[in-house]
Amino acid sequence: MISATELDRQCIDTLRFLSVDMVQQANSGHPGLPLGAAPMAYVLWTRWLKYNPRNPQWFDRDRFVLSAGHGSALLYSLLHLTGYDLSLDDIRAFRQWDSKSPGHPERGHTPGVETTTGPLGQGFGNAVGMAIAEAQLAARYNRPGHALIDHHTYAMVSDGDLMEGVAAEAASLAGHLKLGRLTCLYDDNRVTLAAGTDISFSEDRARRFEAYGWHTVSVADGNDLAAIDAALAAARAETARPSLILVRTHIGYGSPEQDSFKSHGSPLGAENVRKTKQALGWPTEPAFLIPDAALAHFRTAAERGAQAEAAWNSSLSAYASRFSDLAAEFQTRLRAELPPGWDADIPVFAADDKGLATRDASGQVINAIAPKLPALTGGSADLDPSTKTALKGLGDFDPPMKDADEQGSDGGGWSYAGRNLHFGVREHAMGAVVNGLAAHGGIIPYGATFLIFSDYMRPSIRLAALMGLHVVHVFTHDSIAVGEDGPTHQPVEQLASLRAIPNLVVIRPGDANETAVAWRVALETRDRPVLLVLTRQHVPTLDRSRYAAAEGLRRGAYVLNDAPNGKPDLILIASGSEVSLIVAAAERLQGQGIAVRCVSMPSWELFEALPQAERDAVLPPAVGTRLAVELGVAQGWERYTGARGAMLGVERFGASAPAAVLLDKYGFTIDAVCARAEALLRAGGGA
Ligand SMILES: Cc1ncc(C[n+]2csc(CCOP(=O)(O)OP(=O)(O)O)c2C)c(N)n1
Repeated sequence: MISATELDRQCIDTLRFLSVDMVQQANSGHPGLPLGAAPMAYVLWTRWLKYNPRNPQWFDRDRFVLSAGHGSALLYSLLHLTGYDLSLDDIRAFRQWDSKSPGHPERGHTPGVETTTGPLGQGFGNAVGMAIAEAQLAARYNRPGHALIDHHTYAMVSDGDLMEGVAAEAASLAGHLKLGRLTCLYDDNRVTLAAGTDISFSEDRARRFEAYGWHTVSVADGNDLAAIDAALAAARAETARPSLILVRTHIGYGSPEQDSFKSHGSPLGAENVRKTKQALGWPTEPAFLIPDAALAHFRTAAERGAQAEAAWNSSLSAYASRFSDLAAEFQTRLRAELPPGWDADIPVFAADDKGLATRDASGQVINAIAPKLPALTGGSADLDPSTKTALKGLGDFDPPMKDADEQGSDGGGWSYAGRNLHFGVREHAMGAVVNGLAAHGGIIPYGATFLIFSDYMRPSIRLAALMGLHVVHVFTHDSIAVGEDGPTHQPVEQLASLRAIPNLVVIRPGDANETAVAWRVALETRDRPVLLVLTRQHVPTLDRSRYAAAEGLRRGAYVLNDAPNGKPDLILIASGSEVSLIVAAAERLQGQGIAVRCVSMPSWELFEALPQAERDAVLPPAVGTRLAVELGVAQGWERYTGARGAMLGVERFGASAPAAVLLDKYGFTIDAVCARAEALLRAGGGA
């Protein structure tokens, strides 16, 4: 028998040297963080964290986020040792092709990895989202004596995480929201990739977080297990503020490069691996050594986890027999299903030449859906009046103890049950938080801002696409037709740049009814993020008795109206607000005897998913005279306009002027579209 202290030390060194050996074998990776942070990870994972390695999806598990994703070897060591489906062979294949242990943690790739991290600060924001999800679900479903939702969110964060702006925004929001079930363990090693933090990061981190409204605890020695344990206990006891535990550690602990940036991101090298093992009293051979006692101790997690899950399952049964409707609703959310009838109240918009802005149509649609879809929750970055994304009367997410300041309220009361999230002017955090909400499960989150500010969210949108998270973003004010606010607020290249992100669906609906279908697609699409790109200005609501049904949006592009014999000489293609423009231009051209087909193309990605034959039916290869019209850069449109076609786009920044003036100056008029089309036909493109 070894003593408890000896066992602790052995377990911690097992974590350390599994990580070091992984990095050494791969000849690539980051040994410094695991060497320094193994003790806090050990205390958290063996004494506090609630999880079941045999069922990584168990809903009431605590969420653990390694925001400093470069420390992935530490996470994989924890997952292997505690009994997740990550074998020693997987561990040995660290960072290799097709392995389950990629360079940085990837959600959906490795059992037990809750979110993809690596871009520093994002994981911090995800953790805030997870804590919001927990608080909202608990407020909706928990009943006295029935704490159905009862878990915590833990993140391990590094200097880099805390330096990133996205984490500052998320921390500010979490402090405001008093997310008492969020605890961040800060690996305070004062060293980054290229230097010590003294050259770039000198504020008092504890006081900074206290100013945000966080509870902070400092641990002076990162090897002091009792102090770490006490800090975690204090964090658990503090229920009205999120906690930051500042743990003073040493990067590369025990190695010849301890406290040097050189141990951050390079293998130690065979010689220094040996010296480090010797310094910490670890056998130099074999590599990947896991002492039986250490493994047995870690593996007790499986038994604890199974018991915790079994207890939860029986409390769920008890809950279901008392509150059957709520339980059924909850189960639907767990299965990520849409409840029956969720879309029954989606309006059909009557034909109308004046029409309405697609942002307004969107507002009506989500307000018709939200009462029947409790999983739908979201908000904007201080732009509700503009993005029209408030869920009226469905409550504002805020700490229950908040003073009743009604300004900005969407109605329905301030509480954690509120469905409207007020992100404040924090687009970065909004992007990371909605990813955390989606990754948590049980929530279909949306965020909203102006399309131009999607630039502030690009890193999170990219990660949502990489993870295949079901998040929805509503981006309004989608072109130079924003008008007077001028070029700083007028997106030009954003559509092209967002379309460049793989596994992301971008939809720019052409009128109110397309907007309704776009929301259906956004909510039915479970495995990818969907962006809805909407207008500020009115657009006509097309008469669907004259034009094809808006359901065509599901195919990404569809023929709105065709040449009389189905044999066009010219195809006009547009998205969003330009659809009504090409429809009007086509009418005039048809009056001149030109055979025109009008194609509404709200989504490239949905269109690309069609079989070639179906795409050819919309854009027949034989008809090469094609004109695409969109208020954005032409980049990429050549794939649909082809060698003989053309694009009417915007190849420079916008300008401050009334929208109608801008559209005229930039050539987005019926005259200009017709002239361009006629020129194309004259140039011999015509059939
Ligand atoms: C957004 C972002 N910028 C830069 C990097 C590259 N990078 C990886 S780790 C790191 C800093 C490492 O310092 P710290 O966060 O303190 O981790 P430690 O050195 O303690 O392991 C940097 C700059 C990154 N991963 N993400």
